[in-house]
Amino acid sequence: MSTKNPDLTLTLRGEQAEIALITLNRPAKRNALNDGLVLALRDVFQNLPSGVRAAVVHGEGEHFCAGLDLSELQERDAGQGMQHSRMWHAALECVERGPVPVIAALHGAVVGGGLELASACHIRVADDSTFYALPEGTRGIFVGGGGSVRIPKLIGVARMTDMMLTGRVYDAADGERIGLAQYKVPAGTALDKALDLAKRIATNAPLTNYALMHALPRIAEQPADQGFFTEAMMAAIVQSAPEAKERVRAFLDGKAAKVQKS
Ligand code: 1HE
Repeated sequence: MSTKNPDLTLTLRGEQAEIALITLNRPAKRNALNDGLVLALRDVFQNLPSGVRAAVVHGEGEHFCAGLDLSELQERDAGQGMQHSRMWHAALECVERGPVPVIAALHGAVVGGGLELASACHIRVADDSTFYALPEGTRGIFVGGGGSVRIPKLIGVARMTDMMLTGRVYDAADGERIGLAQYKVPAGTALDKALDLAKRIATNAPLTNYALMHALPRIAEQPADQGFFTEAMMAAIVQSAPEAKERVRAFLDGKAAKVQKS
């Protein structure tokens, strides 16, 4: 299924079309994100078909995403630059705070705005070909797609500062070690792993997934007293849903899976 922009495709996967597979489809330009593609990302996440319970984002070709399309970087005055960055914020907000959990399947270059997109997703699965960089520092620009807010939450301000000051590139193994990805898998298998995780996530109660996506990051930013209070409200709302009661009953009746050692 193509979106209005041929550089972004949406395919439904899973037995009940419960997984949205969103593909950056601009391999000749290493999936560099021009304004049209950023807006298409916003639109696709704002209009996911009903029935979708989890999404996977990946890139066609040898790389996940080469970041901002530098050919579009025109002479902007301060006001236009601000609006351009805010457009990215709005689009990636739709990824991070949309209706369903999003998994990024990473390979090859995950650089600049590509890392900003990946960091707006909830889970990152990287294959062994993945490398991460923030070349903004060497290009004389700054992150503008929410990277300064999201990336330090994954790896800390010191590591992000180093990446931008020195042009440091992290490979897949070091990326997993410092927290850029939660999973590292053999080259060529990130998409399969991401789809497996998406299928698993899609079996959770939707309200639990919603709480994880929307309450957890807010609680993390609240003072402890407010965090405990928000947690209590969220716990009360989620456990009062009929689905929660059915799932707990199924376990007590021996009809639901036990937690297994991996
Ligand atoms: C591009 C872009 C791009 C490739 N904008 N056109 N991002 C960067 O600084 C990263 C720039 N790109 C690279 O370092 C390399 O392209 C890659 C490591 C990603 C891939 O290398 P490679 O050898 O596979 O491809 P290539 O030969 O460099 O590029 C193939 C084509 O894609 C070529 O165009 P062609 O017309 O000559 O075929 C490249 O010009 C084009 N291309 N990357 C435009 N980024 C919200 S603010 C975010 C700020 C940022 O993201 S700054 C970081 C920008």
